[in-house]
Amino acid sequence: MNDVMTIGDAMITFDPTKNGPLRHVHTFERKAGGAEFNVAIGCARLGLKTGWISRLGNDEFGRYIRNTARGEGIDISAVKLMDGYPTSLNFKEIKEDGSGSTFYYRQNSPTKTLTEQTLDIEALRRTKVLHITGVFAAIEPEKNIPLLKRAVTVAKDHGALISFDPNIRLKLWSREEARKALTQLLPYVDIMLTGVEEAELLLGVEREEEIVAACQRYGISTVAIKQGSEGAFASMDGKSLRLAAVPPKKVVDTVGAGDGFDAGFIYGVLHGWSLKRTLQFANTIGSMVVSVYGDNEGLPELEDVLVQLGERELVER
Ligand code: KDG
Repeated sequence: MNDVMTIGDAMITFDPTKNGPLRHVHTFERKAGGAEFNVAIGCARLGLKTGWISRLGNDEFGRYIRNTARGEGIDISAVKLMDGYPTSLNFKEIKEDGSGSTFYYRQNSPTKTLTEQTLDIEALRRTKVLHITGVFAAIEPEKNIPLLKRAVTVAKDHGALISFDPNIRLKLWSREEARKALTQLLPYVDIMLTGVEEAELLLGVEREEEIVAACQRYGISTVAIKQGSEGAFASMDGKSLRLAAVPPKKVVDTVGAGDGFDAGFIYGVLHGWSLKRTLQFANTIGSMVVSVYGDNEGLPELEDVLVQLGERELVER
């Protein structure tokens, strides 16, 4: 039995070795990223038993990503290397304030070979949480929305909670396409992990209480609204709470912070923590991620978060 399972594309991420427009960047560091892949790494580093369903190219980059996932202790029994579909790529541009732009080369993503018929059903029957996002949905909505509906149905029938991050990437689809597709998934969701703009796009409201009420109309009982440096707001079992962000040591690369938050929030829910503890833990992870270059390099292990929270002493020498 896994604690968390997720489904999605992963990419080789080329991180620039200097900030600013990519036309002036000559060298990159070869890393890996992908929203669902990052959440899987985040959960695994916290000590959760984590599985990932994916398809990668049967190429060197696919092997690198598979080996990275394996090295993080992620269950990769539902990850397959496919011929004829090169592993997806993403060139990142990073600005002085740490915010980033992505330049994708993923039109022929290997996950296009993952169909409802070839979905690894067995893996979905053995998880406490299934985490899905709008990135995978956006790769091929006509195929992936029915696939995700099938995945969440199987997981829910076997007792799993469904967590959902809309992760709307406007480089992959239009606002209207995203709204039409992703609202179909909302009736299955138990834990909504969203940004304000994404919630507004999906639900048509922007105030926190309105977002929570709109989610509840879909039957979503737990909602976290991520607001970056402004902190986060969450509502669970009728209780609501806002917490300020944990100030990061420095901000070098904000990509992946939301995925870190998601991993932390899922961890709190799985451990039956209070809303306050869960939100504080998730916020802390988000702030740790932005201090490190890379989409997932800053994701901490449990011990690191406890040190950051002042609950463990850091012994350096
Ligand atoms: O959430 C961060 C991810 O979005 C990043 O690692 C890769 O852009 C990416 C994607 O589409 O998953």
